[in-house]
Amino acid sequence: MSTDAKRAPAQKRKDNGAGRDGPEKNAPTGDGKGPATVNDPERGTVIEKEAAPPNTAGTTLEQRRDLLHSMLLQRRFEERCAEAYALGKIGGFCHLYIGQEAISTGVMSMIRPDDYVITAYRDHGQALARGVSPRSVMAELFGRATGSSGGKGGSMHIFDAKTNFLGGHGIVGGHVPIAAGVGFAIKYRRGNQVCVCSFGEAAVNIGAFHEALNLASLWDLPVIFIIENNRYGMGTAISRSTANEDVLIRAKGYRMDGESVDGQDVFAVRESMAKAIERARKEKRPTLIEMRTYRFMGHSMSDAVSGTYRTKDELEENMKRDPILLLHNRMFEAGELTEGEMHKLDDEAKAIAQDAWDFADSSPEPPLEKLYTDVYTDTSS
Ligand SMILES: Cc1ncc(C[n+]2csc(CCOP(=O)(O)OP(=O)(O)O)c2C)c(N)n1
Ligand SMILES: [Mg+2]
Repeated sequence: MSTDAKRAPAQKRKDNGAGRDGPEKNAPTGDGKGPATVNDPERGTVIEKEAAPPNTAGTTLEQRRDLLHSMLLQRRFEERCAEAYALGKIGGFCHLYIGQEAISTGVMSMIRPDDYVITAYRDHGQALARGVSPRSVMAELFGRATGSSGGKGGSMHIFDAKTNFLGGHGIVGGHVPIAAGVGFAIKYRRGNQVCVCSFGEAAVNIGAFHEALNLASLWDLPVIFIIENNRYGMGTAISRSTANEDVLIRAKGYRMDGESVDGQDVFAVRESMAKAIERARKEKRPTLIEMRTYRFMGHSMSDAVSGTYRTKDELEENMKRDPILLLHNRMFEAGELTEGEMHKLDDEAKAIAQDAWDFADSSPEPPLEKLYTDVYTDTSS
C-alpha cells in the first residue's frame, strides 16, 4: 500500500469536502473532547462545528486492528462485487461504498448489538461493518435463496433482523421517516437503544427528511441521523443541486444538535458518535451529523468512475485520503503495525470475500413458490 497520504497537503473544505489537516497535526485543545462551537450570528451557537482533530484516544491497539480489519473486509468484499457484476453474476443496481468505509466502521464500532441501523442503497459496507454475515450479503447480491433477503432484494435491500439491520432502501430519503418510527418505538417501549440512520447529502433536499427530523426533535426520539456527504448525487455535484451547501444547517431548523466531521478519519467518526449516542441514551435527543467523505467508484456499477461529472485529478486528490491508508499510516508510524501484519489482515479479508463468493455461487436461486413470500403482510385476521 502506498504511503502518499502522509504527504497529502492539507485541504480546504471548498477544495475537498473530505479534507482536513492530517491526523494528529493539530492536537486537540483542552480536554480533547469539547468541539468548538461557532458564533455565527445567522446560525447561533447551537451547532457544534469543526471539532478539534481527534486522536486515537479511547481505542486499544486491538480495537484499532479491528477497525482496520473491518475496513479492509468491506474494501476487498466490494472489489469482488465489482468483479462479479462484470461477470454477470450480480444483476440490477449495485452501488459500491469504496472510499467511505471509515463511516460505517466508526459508527458500527460505537453502537450496541441491540441498537438499530437503517441506511440507503449503498449498503454492503454498512451491513458488513454491522456484522451481517458476508456470505448472506454476497448471496443476496447474487440473487440466491441463502441471501439476507432470500435473494429477492438484491444489492440495495440487505436486511438482517439478527443484527437489527433494517435495510437497505432504494428510494432516496425514503427510510429517514422509518428511522423516526424506530426511534418512536424505542421510546414507546421505554428502551435505551438508539437508531442510526445514514443517507447521502442529496437526501437532505427530500421532503421526507424534513418531516422525519421535525418529528424526531419534537418528540425527543433517540435517532442519530448521518449525512454521508460525498458531494455528489449520481452525477450531480452538491453545488448544482443544493441552495445551501452547508447541509448541517438543516439541524438548526429543527432545534437539533449536530456537528460536521471528517468522515475519512475513523476516529473522528467514533468521537462524534460517542457524543450523539450519549445525547440519545441520556437526554433522549436526536442528532444530525455531517460526515464529509468521497466515493472512489462511480455512483453505481453502470456509471463512469471519472471523466464525466468529475475530473480524474479530483478523484486522485481525494484518493490520497483513503480511509484505510490513513489508519494504516497512523498505526504504522506509531509502530503499531508492520507491513507483514498488514498483509496478514488483508489476506484474511480477501479469504472471507472469497468464501462469501463461493458460498453465493453454489447457493440455489429462490424457488418460484417463494415469489410472494415476505412481500406483503397479511393483516386481514
Ligand atoms: C426519490 C428518489 N429520487 C431519485 C432517485 C434516483 N437516485 C438514486 S441515487 C440518487 C442520488 C442520491 O445521492 P446521495 O443521496 O448523495 O447518495 P449517494 O449516492 O451519494 O450515496 C438518485 C437521485 C431515487 N432513487 N429516489
Ligand atoms: Mg452523495
